[in-house]
Amino acid sequence: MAISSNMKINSDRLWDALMEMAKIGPGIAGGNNRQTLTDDDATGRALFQSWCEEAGLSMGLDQMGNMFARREGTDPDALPVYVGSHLDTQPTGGKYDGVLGVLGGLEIIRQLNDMNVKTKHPIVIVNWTNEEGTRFAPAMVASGVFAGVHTQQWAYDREDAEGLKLGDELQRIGWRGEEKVGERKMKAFFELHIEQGPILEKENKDIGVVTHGQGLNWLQLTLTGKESHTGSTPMPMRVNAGLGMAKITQLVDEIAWSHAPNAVGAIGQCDVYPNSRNIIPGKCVFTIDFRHPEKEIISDMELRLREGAKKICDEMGLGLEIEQVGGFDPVEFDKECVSAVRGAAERLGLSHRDLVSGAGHDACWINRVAPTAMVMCPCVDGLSHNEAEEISPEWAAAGTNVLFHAVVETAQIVD
Ligand code: HGY
Ligand code: MN
Ligand code: MN
Repeated sequence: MAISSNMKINSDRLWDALMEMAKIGPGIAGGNNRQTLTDDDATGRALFQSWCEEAGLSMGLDQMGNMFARREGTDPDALPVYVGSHLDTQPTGGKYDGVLGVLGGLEIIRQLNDMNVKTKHPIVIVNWTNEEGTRFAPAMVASGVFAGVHTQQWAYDREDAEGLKLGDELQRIGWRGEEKVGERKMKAFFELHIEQGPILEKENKDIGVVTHGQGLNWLQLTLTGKESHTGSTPMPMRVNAGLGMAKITQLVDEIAWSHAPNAVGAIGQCDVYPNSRNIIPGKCVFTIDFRHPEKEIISDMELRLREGAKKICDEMGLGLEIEQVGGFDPVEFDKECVSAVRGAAERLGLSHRDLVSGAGHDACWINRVAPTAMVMCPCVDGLSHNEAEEISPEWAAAGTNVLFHAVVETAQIVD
């Protein structure tokens, strides 16, 4: 049976699932704070598991807590088609970042069940642990272990701001499985995600056919100065780590602008010690996030940052340590999978354009071990990693329909 353009998901059911999941780990301004390996994450996982069981899926769980909900194919030996994303959110996250990709996968299964359509290849929905990398750096850590980029022990040893370890928290919430990580073989992996940028909405396009993902480099800087009284210490005697951080913040911005229009750079996380109103900061620890579609530019930004930060710190008498705490090279997704996404958008009569993903995604790592592609839908004002993140039900449905067609085409419908 060929895939026909009238094969569509149930958009109301998809939207209901998104709103139901959004009730777990609510934020304070209408979004979500369901951070990885918290009790809220555990609750969200349990809800997803219950929905998968209702849909007749068998659940696999690996030692990084990655969840794999499997719908059998007619050929049990055929490599499964995987589809998914992540359920963890930023502390001031939106309701759709990651969640749309997991629940979009569930909606595909629900619709195939309703239509009683079988596929040759099994289909597996994935929830990757800790995509966000906000509580435990780096981002995409569990898909990174799956793809062989990180060792499992290194991942287990990641610590949050309270000194809790990722591996211990995974055990505590009861979602550390027995399955060895990374042994699963995939025919293909598809990830649906909101764009998290302004292009699709501005160009009035329904679908982003993601051909590439830009690269990322996270550098953690520790500046060491001298704590002293903000009132009685004369200006020439100060060794102010906070001032050093401010100068380096300006340097990061200048470096990114020097590679306009595609380079981006910012400092998102910073800790000032001792963080007292009347003590000159003796230490600052902060993370720089550089990104660009070309590896050489990312390297240039890092080199100029290292040189510039050293100059600033030498002039100010500050100690400087620089550690790379995350990063991945720009990725090019699988051409055949990308064509399946583009063909689906065309078959469904949806406006679309090729796109380079500005954000990182689990697909960027899985692309190393399986043919991978992404589908993107617009988001309002391109806003994400903000509780005001918003999409329309129509955008969610369009993206999920394209995902539906690409996955089912790859999994091959059986008459
Ligand atoms: O940082 C990222 O790009 C992703 O949102 N974790
Ligand atoms: Mn995401
Ligand atoms: Mn995110």
